[in-house]
Amino acid sequence: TATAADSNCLNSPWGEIQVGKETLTDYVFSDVEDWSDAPSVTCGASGRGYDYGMMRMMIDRCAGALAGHLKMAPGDRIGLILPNLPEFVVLIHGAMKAGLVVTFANPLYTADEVKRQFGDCNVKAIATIEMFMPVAQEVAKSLKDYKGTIWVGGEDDKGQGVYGLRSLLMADHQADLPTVDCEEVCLIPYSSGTTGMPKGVMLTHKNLVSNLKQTQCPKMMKYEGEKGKGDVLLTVPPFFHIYGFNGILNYNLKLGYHVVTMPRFTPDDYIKCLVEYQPTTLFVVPSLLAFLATHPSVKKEHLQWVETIMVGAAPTTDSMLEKFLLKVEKTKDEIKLLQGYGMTESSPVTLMTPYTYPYSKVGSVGQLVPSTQARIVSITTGEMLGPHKSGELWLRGPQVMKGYWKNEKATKETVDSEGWLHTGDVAYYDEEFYFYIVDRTKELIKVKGNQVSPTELENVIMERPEVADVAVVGVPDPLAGEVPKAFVVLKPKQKLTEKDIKDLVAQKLTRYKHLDGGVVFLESIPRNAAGKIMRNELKVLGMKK
Ligand code: AYL
Repeated sequence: TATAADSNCLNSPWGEIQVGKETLTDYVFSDVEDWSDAPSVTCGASGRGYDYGMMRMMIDRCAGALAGHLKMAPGDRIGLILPNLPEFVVLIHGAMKAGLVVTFANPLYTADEVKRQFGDCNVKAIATIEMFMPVAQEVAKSLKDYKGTIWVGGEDDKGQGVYGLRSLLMADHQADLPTVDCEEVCLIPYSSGTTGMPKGVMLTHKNLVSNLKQTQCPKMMKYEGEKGKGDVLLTVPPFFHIYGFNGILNYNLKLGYHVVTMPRFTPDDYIKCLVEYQPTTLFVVPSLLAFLATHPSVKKEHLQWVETIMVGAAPTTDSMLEKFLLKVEKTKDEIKLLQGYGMTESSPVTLMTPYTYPYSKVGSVGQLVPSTQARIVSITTGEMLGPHKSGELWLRGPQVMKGYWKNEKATKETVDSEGWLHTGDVAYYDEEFYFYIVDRTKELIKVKGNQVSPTELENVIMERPEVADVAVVGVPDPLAGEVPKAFVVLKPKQKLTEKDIKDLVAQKLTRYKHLDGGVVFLESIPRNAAGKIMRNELKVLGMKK
């Protein structure tokens, strides 16, 4: 690894991957012949699942139905409002096979939140389940050139433009599917990036396939010869987030693992799944690791089959890792606790702990994955910094997004002309090129791994005529990591209570965006000369009050 640093930037100590020309779906399912009878995805709540051969057939048929029956054209956007279900895989890969571009929303979003996202990227079809049909139909009414709603688990209702997924697949609609180029965009997840409202992140087949190859680098991850060896993954992070979709679902499907998932997390159901499916691998977010480590109902016997745990998407603490090892009464050699770091804008993984990382590095988010370069840039001078010096983390590689959807300004601010992604995270690295994330300069708030854009909450609060100014920041929370807190300035002689503000946000936005950090009324919001909110001052204030 002595060559990992040159004068200009750091290179991955793990070398390069061969960036291929495959589409995502073809790549993920390219080895299916070897295990077509093995289970692919199972719903842990209902037990419903499909083997790999069946899954691939359903994907092909779904592509035929979308192109041939709903008349979706290559490049058209389809919106998913789906929890983690086996059919999620059928729809997302079916759509990609038909050359469509997928965007997904949290099913617990309000209709306002979904309308904004699906309207922004002109969605022409929505797929959902019965529980979210009312939201889907309300959103559909606001969309132009709408082709229809696909109802997973439901029947056709042609008068309403509703198609049951099952009947679509049974009909075996034929269509000439397009030849899809790997440079084409296939997924538009939403991320607020470093500032402002959530924006569409344009990811191409090549971005997503590259990231699978990077994170499955045989040397780094010791995966050689282990594919399809009957491993079972139990996972709850949502597939409608880039971590769940590419980092977990596609990652494990490519390996031929049995993916067991749940549409909704409850401690009892999760423990039931541990016992029933005996998972060898868990992919979690820090709050789920905390649950496993500290919840009294989770016993070490429940975790006896687990060999590997991947923790991603938000910071986790050394002490939580220690607590977990104490709970399972295992050593670091008997159970691998891997960590990853990334962003929606980078498909998502850029840093990962290698399989054999030494215990002294616990707390690190790992090393650069292959074909990825980094710089640590001083926040004050813009200089490139050496080991043990904290600065903004910049990253470059084939997994970095094409840009933000219809937002050139934000794209230019985030990915510079040399291709460096400015992450808005503060990090340093040590002599062995292990990275440590220490802070965030961007506005983003992370609640249980979910993104919360302060701008989105501020816009909602500003809608009240009594409000003169507002700023929202994240404050630390032992369970959620961070929670949003609002600082509000009222116009003269106006009265609003903390409850008024909280209720307003609760009406408009989904649960995890609510103001669990509380509301503080101020005389003025601290702003710099350019009028930018000085969020760090508010964070300090937020911790005191
Ligand atoms: P987004 N430690 C600290 N902060 C993190 C970490 C981590 N391990 N991972 C992500 N973040 C923060 O787009 C950081 O501020 O990404 C980063 O800029 O929802 C932001 O979250 C990005 O938020 C995996 C699995 C990475 C998942 C991910 C995260 C994808 C979500 C690597 O192996």
